[in-house]
Amino acid sequence: MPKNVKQKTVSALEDVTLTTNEKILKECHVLYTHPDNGLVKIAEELGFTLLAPRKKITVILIGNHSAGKSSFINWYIEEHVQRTGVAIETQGFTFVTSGRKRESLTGNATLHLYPHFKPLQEIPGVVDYLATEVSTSKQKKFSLVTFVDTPGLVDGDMKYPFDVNEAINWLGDLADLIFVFFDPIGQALCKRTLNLVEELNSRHPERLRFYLSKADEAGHESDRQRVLMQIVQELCKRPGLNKTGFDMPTIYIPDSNKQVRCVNQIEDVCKDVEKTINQTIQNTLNTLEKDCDKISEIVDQTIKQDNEDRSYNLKASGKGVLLMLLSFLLPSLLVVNFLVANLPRSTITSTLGEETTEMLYVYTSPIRSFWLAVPEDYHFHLLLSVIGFSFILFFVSRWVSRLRPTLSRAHKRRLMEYREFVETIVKSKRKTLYQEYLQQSIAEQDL
Ligand SMILES: Nc1nc2c(ncn2[C@@H]2O[C@H](COP(=O)(O)OP(=O)(O)O)[C@@H](O)[C@H]2O)c(=O)[nH]1
Ligand SMILES: [Mg+2]
Repeated sequence: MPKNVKQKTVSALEDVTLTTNEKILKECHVLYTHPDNGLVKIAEELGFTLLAPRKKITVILIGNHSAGKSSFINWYIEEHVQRTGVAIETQGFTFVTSGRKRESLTGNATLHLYPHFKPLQEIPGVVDYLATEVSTSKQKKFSLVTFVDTPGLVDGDMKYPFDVNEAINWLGDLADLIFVFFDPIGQALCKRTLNLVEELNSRHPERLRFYLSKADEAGHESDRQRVLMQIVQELCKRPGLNKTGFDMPTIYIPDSNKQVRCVNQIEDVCKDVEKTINQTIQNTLNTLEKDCDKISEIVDQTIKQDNEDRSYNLKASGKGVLLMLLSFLLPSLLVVNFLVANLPRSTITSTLGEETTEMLYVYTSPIRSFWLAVPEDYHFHLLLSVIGFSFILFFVSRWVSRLRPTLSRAHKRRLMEYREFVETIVKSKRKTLYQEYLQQSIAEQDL
């Protein structure tokens, strides 16, 4: 089989296994990043920047050491990719994402995989503590999520090899969801966690979610309530966090070997992830429409401006030509007049004939009488002034006929093609994707 046919079959096979949502995000991404007619490239040519939408949402998990962050990720993807245990500390940041084969990538590869996260490399030391775990899991909505596991937060002497606070703040700015895990046993209420939560909350309150993790270890219902109260109270002491009705679901990793009575709201976490995915898809499709509109608007503006420039140029060159003619005409008239006044009439008649000479005399008479009215001593001055004036006219004509730059025909045609492309092809593609999205949501609700 030829190579490209084989590739096509592979990608066709991939498309079949993609869920509708994955397909929508992937196709939107391609609409932006296509090297020939992607929106990013078109926008660049029109002088503005568009960012390609991401194909997955990012969920960052923070909390103290052994709050159950890594265990949650393993549970979600149903694969043991992150090491867990009270003694085991996640040292750096690990991106856990789905892919075609199980792989562990280094920090530089991680930044290559997530160009959006490139700013992280500006924090000294972070790159050495970045990693990506690629898992083949397709559990839950994992194919549309990247989890970011973070080092446990502790107070005091614990030395981090880089500025954790800054790094987590950066990640929080780039993530779609920020999960904060408080466990009932550990130092749930360490200052570092509270400070970070307060900072993140001031910028992205809508992204933050608080959970009481390992709720099965909190003892009886009354103990759990007490722990919850304590955490909420501590959070509310912070001026930036004093919001009424703190929502803190209690979650734990289900264990079939263990009998636990406590309510587990871990499924709600999954629903929240799903909700964020759906919002992201809707946002992506809405932004796509807006970006198309913006492209068309800028093309329209550019072409309107070009038409204005062209008509301006036409007028300007008209004015320029008139002034230029005048600047030549004035001295010529003077010369003719000079000749008529000074040459004997017979010489003129012999060269031009009787009739033309007569006409010349008639037409030049006003100038001649003006000329004669000026005392002879000033004739030279007048001559100089007229010549000077026509020089000025000449330069004014050059100045008036300066032209504005205009678009070449080919450039204009290309702009029109771009407009046509986004208005018809991209927008109809978007419409189809939106319908698929809605249909799928309806189908899901029917289930
Ligand atoms: N009982 C119980 N133990 C948990 C739960 N989640 C995690 N653990 C245990 O807590 C310890 C620390 O978990 P880990 O995921 O490594 O925490 P991390 O430091 O936040 O990543 C491990 O021994 C886990 O087995 C839970 O929901 N219930
Ligand atoms: Mg961990």
